[in-house]
Amino acid sequence: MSGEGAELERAAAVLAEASEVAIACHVNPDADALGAMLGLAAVLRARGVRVVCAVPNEPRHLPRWAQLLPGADELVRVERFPAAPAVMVTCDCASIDRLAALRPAAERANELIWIDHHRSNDGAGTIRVVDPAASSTCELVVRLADALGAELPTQAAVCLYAGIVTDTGRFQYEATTPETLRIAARLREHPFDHARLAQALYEDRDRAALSLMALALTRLTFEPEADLVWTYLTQADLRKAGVHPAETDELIDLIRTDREADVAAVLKQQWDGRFKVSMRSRGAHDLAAIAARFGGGGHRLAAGYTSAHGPAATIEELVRELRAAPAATASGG
Ligand SMILES: [Mn+2]
Repeated sequence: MSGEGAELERAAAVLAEASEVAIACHVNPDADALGAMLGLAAVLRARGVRVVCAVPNEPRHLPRWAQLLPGADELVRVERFPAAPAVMVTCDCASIDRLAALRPAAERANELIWIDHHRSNDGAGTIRVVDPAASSTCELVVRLADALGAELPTQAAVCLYAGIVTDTGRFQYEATTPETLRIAARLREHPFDHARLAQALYEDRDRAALSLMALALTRLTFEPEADLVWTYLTQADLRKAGVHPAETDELIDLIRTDREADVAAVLKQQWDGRFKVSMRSRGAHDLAAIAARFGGGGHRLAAGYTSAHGPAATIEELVRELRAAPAATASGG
């Protein structure tokens, strides 16, 4: 993206001068969001910068793999986050509302460095390090550290590697470039147990969560006119199984393997009763555009939104949009 290089230099200049930096990531952080935040924090701390990091969730619930990311135990609660930071950085946020309880701090920040790779992005931030072609926000953090001329401490390497591995689907998605692999290789030069990290990220499932995914598979439905396969889980399902919603995040990766459908969707009911819709495409649909029509966002081939309707009405609406959507072009990411 043109201009991203200049913004990268501006961000590096601001961070080079800062004595204190506040960093936030989006609610319900994935490994890219949390990894980018903690990775940048480790880079800045190694340079003597005072860093405060927070996740906007209240109450804070972090997935089990988060304990393998250095710095995760030093997150502060939202109320301890600076109310009007001189320099604030956000990681992996497609829009300012993804900051939830930390949004007021971002709005009052003097300098707001916005690091993100989502295609749908609402333009927040005084400095925008936004590259929709980047594999991950963690890759952008490595570019930023390089622009700073900063060393990557091992603590940072672990966090950034976790984000790159997960956001590239273990180096399989189209945004995985030779540069992504070179950056990952650089991170792997550091002494950390990448195999154990991968197990924590991908092979750490609760048996109740597996059973819940089995239930979701029995509800699998194909909508041929929309090239869509989908399923759903309700709050009652989650409660009955005693499973946290995040434990079923990989359900989408299971149903997207259906060879007959271009689009896969999982509807998961939230605490407030609404359904979170996660979508993936094999390449024939621009899901960022579809999600934006429902007030959501994401990437071309992976996007989501929240629906106030039940599963049937949500899918009816989605089928209508998918059928009306023009075929996606193969460019971009
Ligand atoms: Mn990401």
